[in-house]
Amino acid sequence: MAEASDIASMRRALDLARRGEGRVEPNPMVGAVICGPGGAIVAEGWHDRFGGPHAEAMAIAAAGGAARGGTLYVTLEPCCHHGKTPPCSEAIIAAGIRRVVVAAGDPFPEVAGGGIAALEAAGISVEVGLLAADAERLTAPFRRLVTSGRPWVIAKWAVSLDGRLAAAPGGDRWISSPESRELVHRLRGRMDAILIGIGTALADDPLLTARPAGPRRALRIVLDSRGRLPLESKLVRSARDWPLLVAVGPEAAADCLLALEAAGCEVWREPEQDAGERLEKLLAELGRRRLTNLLIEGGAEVFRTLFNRSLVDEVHAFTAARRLGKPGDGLPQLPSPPPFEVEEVLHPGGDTFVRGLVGRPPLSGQADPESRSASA
Ligand code: AOF
Ligand code: ZN
Repeated sequence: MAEASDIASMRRALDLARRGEGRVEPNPMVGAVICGPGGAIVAEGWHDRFGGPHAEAMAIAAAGGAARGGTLYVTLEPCCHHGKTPPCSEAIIAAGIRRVVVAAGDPFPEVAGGGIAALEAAGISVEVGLLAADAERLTAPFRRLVTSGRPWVIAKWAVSLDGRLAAAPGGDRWISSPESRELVHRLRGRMDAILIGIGTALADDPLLTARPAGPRRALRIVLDSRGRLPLESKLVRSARDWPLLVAVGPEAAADCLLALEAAGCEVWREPEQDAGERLEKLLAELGRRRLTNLLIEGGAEVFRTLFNRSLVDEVHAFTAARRLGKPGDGLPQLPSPPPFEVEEVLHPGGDTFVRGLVGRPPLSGQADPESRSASA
């Protein structure tokens, strides 16, 4: 059984890790706390931005000599590779830390157990698995990218009480409250990419930017198999200021594509006939570009493909407290979504917002934490 003080220190490290959200990707969010031999916290650290110091390095620098003989609590296995920064395992050993408590292993191939092994080889006591589920959830998008080679997929929709899919913010069918729209913009501001289908692009003419801007500037993507995105759409007109990728299929006409490119869009062409296969190839391409978080904002056709292929990791579902449709109105309806575990419920401006996790987040690929901590 972990001591209450161990749990409190790891909780603090998890909170610190969240400060890097939207700033560290494609790296994981990581937090660290150092306690002195007496148990009091002497220093804290977190991975604050991509390319910057790792959480442990920041905490060790802040602790100075006070780290000697102490305990390090860290939410991810310390690295042991020379990346953009030197290995944390070496810094921990050099600082004279005696005990390391790790929440979850790092699936990154250059680390994957090697960080823990390096610390143990230096005679440091290592315990793995304290609050592992929280740490794995925190780094689920990073784990998805490392283990599946594709981004973490968040499906966001807004429906009326009678199940009609509402338009993207800005279109005239948008029925959710301003508070809901604010939540969506905050989410957009930490995404690596935001994707819609051509039906939504034609119906709503959205801009798909985050307003106000967040820590990241998402690549905007339109699934447009036949190359129908109008040059006068807001998306294309803003393509020189905000990157826009138009993903087309084999039947798109070459002259349309040249015109889109001349307007500043990136055209991504995939000869595969099947829309689902094309979408999976696109996700793999986004994974190669190391895009970690992908927000999908509809419409019905895109959701159907995503749900059929079990490609959704997280859902953000808004329901407005109003009816929208009339019988036979032909307005698009949300296809039946996958089951999810509810993680958060809010009532922005009278709407209902549910955030849900589909399936379990990808794990570390580490040995059973119980068996590891037994060695300490
Ligand atoms: C840690 N502590 O705070 C983080 C770690 O981009 P680099 O060179 O800084 O290295 C990124 C890799 O290091 C990343 O893929 C992950 O495996 C690990 N991240 N490790 O010990 C940290 N952010
Ligand atoms: Zn490191």
